[in-house]
Amino acid sequence: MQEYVEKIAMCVAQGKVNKSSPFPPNMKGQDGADEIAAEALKNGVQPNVLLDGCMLGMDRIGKDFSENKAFVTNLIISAVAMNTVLKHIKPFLESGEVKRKGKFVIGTVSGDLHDIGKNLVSMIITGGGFEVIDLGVDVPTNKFLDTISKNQGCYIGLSALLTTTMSNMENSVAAIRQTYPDTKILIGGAPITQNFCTQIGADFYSPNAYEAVEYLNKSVAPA
Ligand code: B12
Repeated sequence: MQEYVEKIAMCVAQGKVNKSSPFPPNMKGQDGADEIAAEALKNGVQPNVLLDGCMLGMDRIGKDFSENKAFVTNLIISAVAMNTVLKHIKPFLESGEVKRKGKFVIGTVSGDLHDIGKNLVSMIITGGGFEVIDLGVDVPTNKFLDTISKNQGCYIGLSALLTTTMSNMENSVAAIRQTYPDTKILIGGAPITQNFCTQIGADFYSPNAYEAVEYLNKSVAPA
C-alpha cells in the first residue's frame, strides 16, 4: 500500500498526469497519476491510500513553492494530476446511501480560487448522505445568503486556502450569522484553525471532511 502512496505522491508533486503527458521530461513515457490510480484500485487498494498520496504530493509541491523551488505553473500541473486521481476515487466517495439527510452548501470564499480541498469535501459529504450544493470558488457573501434563503435549514461550508482570504471568510460568517442566526457554519482550509473558528463565531472546524460528516450526522440526529 505504501508503495502506491509514494507513487501517487511523486506523480502529484512532479505533475505527471498520465503516460502520454510530456511533462516532466525526466518521467517521459512512464505511467502517470491516471494509470497508477487505475492500477491501484484494480488491485484492491483503498481509495484513502490514494488520497494520502495526493496530500503528500501536494504538501511537497507546496513546500517547494514556499521555498521558491517551484512556480505557480508547477502548482497548476500538480493540481491537474491530483484532480486526475480524484476522478478515479469519486465513485467510491459518492457511493453513500441515496436518501439525503439534509442540504450542505459549500463554496470557497471571495478572492480565493483554490477548489481541490472544497471538491474533496463535497464528494465526501455527498458520500455521507447529504445533498451538496457547490457554489464554486470566489463566492461573494451575497451568494451564500441567497442560497440559504432558497434552501432553508441547509448547512454551510466555507473553504479558504489563503491567509489573505481568511478575513473574507470572517465577513461571510458574520453576515450569515446576522441574517440566518440558526444556520450551522462549518469552516476549513489549510490556514484555518480551531482558534480562528472560535474567534469568528463559526460552529465547527475540521482539518478534513470526515470529521465534518460526523458533525453533520450528529447534528441531524442528535443522540
Ligand atoms: C494547488 C495550489 C494552488 C492552485 C489551485 C488549483 C485549484 N484548482 O485549487 C493554483 C495554482 C491556482 C494556486 C494559486 C495560488 N496559490 Co496556491 N496552493 C496550492 C497548494 C500547492 C495545494 C492546495 C491543495 O489543493 N491542497 C490539497 C487539498 C486537498 O487540501 P486543502 O485544500 O487544504 O483541503 C483539505 C482541508 O484543508 C479541508 N478543507 C478544505 N476546505 C474545507 C472546508 C470545510 C467546510 C471543511 C470542513 C474542511 C475543509 O479538507 C480538505 C481535505 O482534507 C497549496 C499548498 C498546500 N500544501 O496547501 C498552495 C497555497 C495554498 N497557495 C499559495 C499561494 C500564495 C497562491 C497564490 C497567491 C500564488 C500566486 N502568487 O499567484 C495563488 C492564489 C490564487 C487565488 N486567488 O486563490 C500559498 C498560500 C500562502 C498563504 N499563507 O496564504 C500556499 C500555502 C503555497 C505556499 N506554501 O506558499 N494554488
